[in-house]
Amino acid sequence: MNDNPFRPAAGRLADFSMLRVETAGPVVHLRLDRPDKRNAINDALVAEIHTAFANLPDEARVAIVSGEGAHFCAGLDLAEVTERGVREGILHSRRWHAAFEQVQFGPVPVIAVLHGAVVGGGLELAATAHLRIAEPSAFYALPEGQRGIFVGGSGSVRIPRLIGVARMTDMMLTGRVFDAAEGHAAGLSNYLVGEGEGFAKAVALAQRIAGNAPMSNYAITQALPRIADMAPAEGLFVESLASAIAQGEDAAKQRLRDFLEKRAGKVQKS
Ligand code: 1HE
Repeated sequence: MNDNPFRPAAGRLADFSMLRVETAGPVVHLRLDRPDKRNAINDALVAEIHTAFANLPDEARVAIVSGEGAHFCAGLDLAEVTERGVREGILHSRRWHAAFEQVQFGPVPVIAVLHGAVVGGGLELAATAHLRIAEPSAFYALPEGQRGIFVGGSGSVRIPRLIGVARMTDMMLTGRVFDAAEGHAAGLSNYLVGEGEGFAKAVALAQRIAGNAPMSNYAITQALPRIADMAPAEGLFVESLASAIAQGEDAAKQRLRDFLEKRAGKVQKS
């Protein structure tokens, strides 16, 4: 018996050639589906990622990104780099930025499930998600230095925010590879689970997140990273606005009443 609740998405989300999209209620699963090339991201796949995150179903509350086959993602499709001039290189990088901006600042929190290679642009994509779950097979590298290029998919902005400039410099200069445990200790993953357990963990977390008030989730994913980039005085002011907006929602008032009237769960050690 197949009790997998995920079903192929309809409409525009069903049209992709390298991205498989499935939904189960409020959870959308987007799978990089180019395993013969280790899910390397070419121009078409960047465009598909952008289109998918710009067209998530209205009922979506959380998205999960994973990779088909033995690896999450081998990064930039190197076969497409060689013919590019300087101007094309800039425009190419800006297309990754636009697509990943849509991932990070789209309507829903995004969870990445990481296994095998999480390399170059694959690590840039992982760093764009709001949460990362890693399996023991995951390994992280930024081989741009060895390939004669530089990160171009937002890695220089997003990856240091997870692991610091010093670690990223080491990875890029020396080609250092972090295994799953080292990556976890460095801050590349929020959760380290058993092999093959990443997706189930992502679904469990997605269901929890989908149970939050939507405006809280929106403030967490939209306001928090922006506030973290602000000077403290501006950050505190924006925090007061985000806090008042979230708290003004009926859903928040109901949740607060539920707690005060002993209908809501307490905070408990897991
Ligand atoms: C690729 C790519 C790719 C695999 N572009 N085709 N990324 C890298 O430098 C990583 C390069 N890839 C690897 O180091 C390895 O492929 C892996 C460790 C990820 C996987 O190894 P393995 O043994 O499972 O696969 P494989 O045999 O190396 O590759 C299978 C096929 O995928 C093969 O093609 P085939 O036609 O010979 O079968 C590979 O050529 C192909 N393939 N990775 C193109 N990346 C926005 S800027 C971001 C900058 C970067 O991302 S730089 C880092 C690029």
